[in-house]
Amino acid sequence: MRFYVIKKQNLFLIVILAIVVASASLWFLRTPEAETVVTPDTGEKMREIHLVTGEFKAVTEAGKEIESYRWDPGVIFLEKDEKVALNIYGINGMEHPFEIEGTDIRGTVKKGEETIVPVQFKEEGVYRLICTIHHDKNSNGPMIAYIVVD
Ligand SMILES: [Cu+2]
Repeated sequence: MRFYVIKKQNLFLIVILAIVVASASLWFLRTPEAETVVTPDTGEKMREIHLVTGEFKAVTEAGKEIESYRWDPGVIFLEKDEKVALNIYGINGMEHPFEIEGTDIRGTVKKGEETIVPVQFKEEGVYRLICTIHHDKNSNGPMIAYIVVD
């Protein structure tokens, strides 16, 4: 009888341990709202670059409505190591979840709201700011801006 009780306690401990391990891995796997390549210190002076979300719409000769969401401007230029705040204002489209390819930077731009994304690139190159739900012409895109770091 006593053996049975100890077994039950062990089971309880194992369950507790499993919960702790699972929540710890979740914490490590979580995606931050808008992490930067290198996080510039807050309160520091950063150059601001303003973007908006726009939309092109047309009707084909066959009467089909076609549209494309866009980041405007579609190309921005940054210096390597420069601290920049991307201020993205949502105009067209309810919501644009985005990522900057090759980085951990993620976020969402919502209609009528400004999303501020601090960035600092350590490597030169052309990075793509991509709306993950309008990434190509078949999903009302391609909503891609090119960040030229040089
Ligand atoms: Cu979008």
